Amino acid sequence: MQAATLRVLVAAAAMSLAGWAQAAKPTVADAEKFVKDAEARLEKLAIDAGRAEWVAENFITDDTEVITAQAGERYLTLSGELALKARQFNGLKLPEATARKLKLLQLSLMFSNAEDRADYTRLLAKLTGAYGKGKYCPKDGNACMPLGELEKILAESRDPARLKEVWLGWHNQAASYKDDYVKYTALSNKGAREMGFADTGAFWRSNYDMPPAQFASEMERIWQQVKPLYDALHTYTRYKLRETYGPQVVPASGPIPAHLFGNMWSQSWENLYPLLKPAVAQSSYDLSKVLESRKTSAVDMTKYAERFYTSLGMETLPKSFWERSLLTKPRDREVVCHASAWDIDGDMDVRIKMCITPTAEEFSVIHHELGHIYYDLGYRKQSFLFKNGANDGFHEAIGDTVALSITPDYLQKIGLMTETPDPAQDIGPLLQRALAKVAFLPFAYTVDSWRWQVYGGQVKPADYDKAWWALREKYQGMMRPEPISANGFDAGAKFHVASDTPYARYFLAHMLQFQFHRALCREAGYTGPLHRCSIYDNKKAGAKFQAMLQMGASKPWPEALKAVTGEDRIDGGALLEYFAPLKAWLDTQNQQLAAADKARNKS
Ligand code: X8Z
Ligand code: ZN
Repeated sequence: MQAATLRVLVAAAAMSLAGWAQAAKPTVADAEKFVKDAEARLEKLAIDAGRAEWVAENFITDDTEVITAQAGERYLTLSGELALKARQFNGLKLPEATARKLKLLQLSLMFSNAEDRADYTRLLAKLTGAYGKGKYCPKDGNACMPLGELEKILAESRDPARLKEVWLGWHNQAASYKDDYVKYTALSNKGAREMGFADTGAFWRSNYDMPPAQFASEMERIWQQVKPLYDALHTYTRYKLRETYGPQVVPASGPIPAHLFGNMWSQSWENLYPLLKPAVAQSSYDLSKVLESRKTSAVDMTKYAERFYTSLGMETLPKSFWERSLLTKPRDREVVCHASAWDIDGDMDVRIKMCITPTAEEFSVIHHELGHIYYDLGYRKQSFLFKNGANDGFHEAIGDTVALSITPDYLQKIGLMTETPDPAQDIGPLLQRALAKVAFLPFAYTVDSWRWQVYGGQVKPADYDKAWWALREKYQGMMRPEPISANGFDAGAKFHVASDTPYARYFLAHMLQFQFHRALCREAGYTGPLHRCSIYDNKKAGAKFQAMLQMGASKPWPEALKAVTGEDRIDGGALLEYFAPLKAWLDTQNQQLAAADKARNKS
């Protein structure tokens, strides 16, 4: 019934456009004028919406939620209207840039019903706020804990009961906004279908300069390529977790309980490093300890990152960045603490919002965030529709590429490491990096595999958790610490689900950053193993990178990739090359651990 109504609406819109086309066939000049006007109007509303959103996420209140929803609605009204109008130029032979802009304009949701549109933006603002305010309130009456505190316990505690309590506490709170999410996704699908997409998942998969089905198979191809490395890491981690927690907690085979990986979503296992580090590792070096003991401030953390970018020849951050960014968690109000980078005016008003703590993990995250900022600054001379990443995976990959250059040698150079790194002992740092990067891959794949099923209608709300855990078991080899609860919403305990931010971008970014790293190291004349390369202070590599940043979204992404790497597809080869020494080491360890296990079982 609903779908039929929608088909009628879309057909009606197409007919009126066809009628218009008959009346006066649009010309190239019409198209160019249309695009120019569209960009000017969209830019203005985008700036308004950005400011409203900034305030809403920095001060979560009922009023700021309404204000941001309204600004979002105004933007969506215009972008939907322009997306439909842009269709009149389809098929017209146009200059490349104009044709590309018209294509980008059509990547929008479209609501012919104003009430639906208002509900859609209202629910999105509400969901983002609900996640930001989320807390676990223990039944014993102890103080409620925000996510940051829960994450710290997961990172540091080795008490499985405490880990489980905290894990469940956070996951269970997400059920409170499940109903809103269900309503929201239904509306989103409605908007996607009105624009001619099969559903919102298909709309998301249409953002990569290739047909949506091809994008899905590319993701699967890459996952299969990197899976053997993940499997080796998972096997090794199981042995070590069994040594720590015992066979009652960690089974010898099958999925491992998800609360034991040192992270709320088990997406990074970096915090397990002390349990997993090679026995031979002579170094007890710990960047978190150094940062904490020196009481490194949030501003200092950010300055370290800025210095990396300026060492590549990039500009210093504008004064307003330091004045307007939020770098520490305020004590007196609710904010969305999930780290983010903001390009407020398409020019120099760039900011980050992050509740920085002095840990090694956050040291990487701050480099990640500044990657977004330097991309924003790099493409600021482009016109509005091209002020974006070549695709969203590129945006996520810039800062991570830079952070791959945070090597022991680099840390020593900037005075954050006092020992002299021993290259014969570098399996330790490489394992540490794999715990962040390789462990992440199946999680990243899971998040949008789940959402594609939700948006595609294959998974109904009653089965959200069933489907979520089927995927987490299949890809990550993990299970829920307790059976799923009726009407639970574990996926909603992840920021990007609650705030409806697509996630495939991070999967792509984890391939791209190794491709960029390899290419930039070559550009710098480096010929050794990839994991020891740092492009710090190399202006030649920096210039190559910056040239790509400046392109923004003006060209299809394979061209941007080619400009830096010479490759034209996203691929796991560079990641595998980077971790090759670790893969060999893991295989040996796993063989030895299996043999020891066997011997123990016999005796
Ligand atoms: O959300 C982020 C960034 C902001 S774009 C901090 N990341 C993903 C996550 O935290 O889940 C970075 C890696 C994955
Ligand atoms: Zn990011």
